[in-house]
Amino acid sequence: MTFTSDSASTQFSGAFNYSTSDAIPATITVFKALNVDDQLAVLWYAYTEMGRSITPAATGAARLQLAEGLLNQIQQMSHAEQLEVMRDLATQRNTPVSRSYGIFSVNTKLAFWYELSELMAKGLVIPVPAGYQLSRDGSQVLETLKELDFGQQITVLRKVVSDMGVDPLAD
Ligand code: 45D
Repeated sequence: MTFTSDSASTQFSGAFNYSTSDAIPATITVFKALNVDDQLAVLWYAYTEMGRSITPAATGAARLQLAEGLLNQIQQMSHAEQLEVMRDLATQRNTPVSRSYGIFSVNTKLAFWYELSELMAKGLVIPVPAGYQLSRDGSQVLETLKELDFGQQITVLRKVVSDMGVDPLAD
């Protein structure tokens, strides 16, 4: 199944109907309460589950172009630095990378994380350790996320990644 930007935004309006889906705000709340490592791990597992429904065409070459400089920078870092950068984004630590990320649009932020996952799958970015154990809350968020439909999953992910990084224009 493939999704264009248009069909995805049609799905967003459906997903915003919270009365039929309290799972969305609940999932976001529990996700944000996770420790940073579990947040990163849940995102990674979500990607491995959703990978088939996200197409590079849907994420848009233009959006990735905006993120390309940052993605290139991260590829040149050591594994330890790559992990640190991702933890900094998730914890909103104020760093040059977090500020570069902060000016992306929400879709570019999603495309950035998607591309990071692709780089992980290619072995160019540090992998999640094979034996990594999610906390109980982490597993619960992941299970809930898996049960949502694609549009609802995107709604959760948009909220989560849009809050990451640091907006350099906010004070
Ligand atoms: O533009 O040692 C649409 C820890 C169309 C543990 C779309 C770890 C419009 C300790 C389809 C809507 C686990 C922390 C876009 C190590 C449009 C430890 C959608 C490592 C863009 C090493 C796009 C953890 C979508 C690591 C849906 C390395 C994009 C974790 C979805 C890394 C993207 C996690 C997703 C990463 C990306 C997760 C879900 C990179 C997830 C990325």
